[in-house]
Amino acid sequence: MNKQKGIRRLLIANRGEIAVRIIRTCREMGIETTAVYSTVDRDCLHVKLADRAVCIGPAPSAQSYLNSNNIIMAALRTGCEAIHPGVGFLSENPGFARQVTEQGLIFIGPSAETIELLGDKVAARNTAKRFGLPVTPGSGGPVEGIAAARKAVAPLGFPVIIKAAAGGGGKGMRIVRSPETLEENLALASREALANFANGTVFIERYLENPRHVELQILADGRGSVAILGERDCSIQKNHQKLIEESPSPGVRGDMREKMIRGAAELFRELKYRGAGTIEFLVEGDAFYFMEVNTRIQVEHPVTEAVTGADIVREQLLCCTEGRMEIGPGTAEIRGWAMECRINALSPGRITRLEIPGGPGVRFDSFLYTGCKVPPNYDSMTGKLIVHGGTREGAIARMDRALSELTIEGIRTNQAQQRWIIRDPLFRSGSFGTSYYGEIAGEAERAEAERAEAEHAEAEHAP
Ligand code: MV4
Repeated sequence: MNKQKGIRRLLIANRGEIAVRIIRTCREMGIETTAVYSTVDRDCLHVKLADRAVCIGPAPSAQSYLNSNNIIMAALRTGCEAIHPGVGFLSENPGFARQVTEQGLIFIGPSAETIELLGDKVAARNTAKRFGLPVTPGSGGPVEGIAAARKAVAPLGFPVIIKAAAGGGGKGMRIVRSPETLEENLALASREALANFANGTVFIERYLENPRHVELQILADGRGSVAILGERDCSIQKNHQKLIEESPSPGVRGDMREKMIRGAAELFRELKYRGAGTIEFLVEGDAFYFMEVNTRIQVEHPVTEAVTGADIVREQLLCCTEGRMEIGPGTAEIRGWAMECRINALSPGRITRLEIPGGPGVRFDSFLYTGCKVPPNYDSMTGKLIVHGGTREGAIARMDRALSELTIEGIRTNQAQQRWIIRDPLFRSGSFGTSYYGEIAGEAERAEAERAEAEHAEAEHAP
């Protein structure tokens, strides 16, 4: 008899919508799942959907979803062969990946060494450069002390941005607009980096005022085969929290895409990368610059699933447990246009009513059910509304329609703001950058606040 390929049982080291997402694919693949949960998450959907569930600690993440010892113990005790880290929490922690492997378990992700290399933004930048990817003009290496900083900014001019080498995702960055404020910002950035990442190393780049955030979705089998599943535009964000993502990007032209893909494919092939990964770029007009690589699946992966037809979680599992992918290597064919609105809780509470949109080209990935609790302890995202259409205009009309069908009662959400953005002429024009929210859609926030206020007053005055 043939040796059984793949794994039989997987532990999901996460909660919420992404844990539910992973369980769904596992069920289709015949893989049994172990969920983990904190004491406030006992009644969560991921716990109900999994085959087994283990409590790993109290509400604070540091004692539960970041408690690697308890998580690995739960995996071993329930007979799991692999651990999927999901997003956030331990998903990009090389120490966790190493610990998992040392216990004889498979980590669903690249090797600890790859996570380590790409987690160092200075090293990642230099690696990308070697593969012909353009990087933002900058110091090129760590900057130590004000003399080195002055020397680094001389050829750049102002504004510049100081970034933490161990950072990413916007944490510990400081924009410097004049030479007079360089010294204080350098000290602040370094101190912040040390406090947040236990590493005070910083580097400096020329600051782009309103770039687009564009990222390529990659899958790789760990043996040199690499698939590129198009790009996503994630420019619509607020305080580094993404709000709307779409694929393709309205800002990527034909030859820019090819250049991005060529460099990215070579980088991932050379690293013998394994699993799902994302390579982020800043785009300004016809120019693009490498930013960083994320070594995990991302929240916004469903827009890529819509335009490629791939199941990215399934591909991750195949890559990491069998060394193969189902999608062919090279550039995937892209069909139509997809868009995702993140539905965030503005307050915790219990869901008293839930109506989920349907119809053609609509998907709602969420951990909500009527009666469930949204605890205050974790990320505010409760779900994602994803639509797929033939064109960008078609996707926008579909999103507007789907948002109008979505009803969530018992908590306040950002649904009204999302509707406002989807209907905004600037959003519809497609010509926005990462400052979109701060400059324009702050309006939506104010409008929503006023509306909620009026509703509240009305309720109070009701007989
Ligand atoms: C930048 C930048 C402008 N110029 N680097 C933010 C997250 C991190 N991945 C990199 N980030 C930025 N780096 C240079 N040289 C602007 C940002 C940035 C940003 C990037 C993507 C999405 C949203 C953003 C919001 C503010 C700033």
